[in-house]
Amino acid sequence: MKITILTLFPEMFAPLKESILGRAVESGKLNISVVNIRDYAQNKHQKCDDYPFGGGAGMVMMPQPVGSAIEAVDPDHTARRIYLSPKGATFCQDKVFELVNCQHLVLLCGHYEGIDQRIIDLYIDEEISIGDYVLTGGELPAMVVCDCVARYVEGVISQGSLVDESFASGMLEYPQYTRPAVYKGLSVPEVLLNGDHKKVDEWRREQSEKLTKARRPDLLKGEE
Ligand code: 4GY
Repeated sequence: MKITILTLFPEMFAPLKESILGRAVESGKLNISVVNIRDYAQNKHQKCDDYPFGGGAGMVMMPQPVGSAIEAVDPDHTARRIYLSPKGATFCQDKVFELVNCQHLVLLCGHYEGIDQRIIDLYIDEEISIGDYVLTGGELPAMVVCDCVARYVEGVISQGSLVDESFASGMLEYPQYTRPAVYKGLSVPEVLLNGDHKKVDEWRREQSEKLTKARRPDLLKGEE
């Protein structure tokens, strides 16, 4: 799977080189290409923002550099082109499962007051929001999408880790414990120490159900 990120701030994507994602890229399972929109600006000083028509505070990202960058990285429009913005549909696990089937994702990151609307109208397939709050740019949301999708790329995470986890099964995950069996006077639940896997599975399902009922009853009702 290939993910191309278009941004004015490529250095913000250093975290993608760490941990599980870093290893996925290193091993070639995942190809992440971070492209600087500024490299496609055709004006003398490689300017990428300008004042908004109609007035108002802040700057708007100019269409030419962004349009040229999109055409350069996806000339035949074979990729799914996504703009990260609070106006989009809220990101969710079902969307992750949909996107992981794409060969190529292009994630466009806005900054300042946003990108000239004609770029969204001409080039973008879909707007995605990661939640109802306003960030300084689309870079963190792009990393969120990258991280979620990468976990389902073949071989990035062990199959076992994926099967019984939270949102895949529609419930919150049971609590986890590791050694020591007693920490600051608190014991690990007895059932986890006895080696009875059937009992362990039962306990975990029970815990998941209790936690979901208490904190996210909407998940059990099959809402959203
Ligand atoms: N929330 N989900 C979000 C965001 C910031 C101005 C456009 C969000 O996805 N993006 O808050 N983005 C704005 C900043 C340009 C993106």
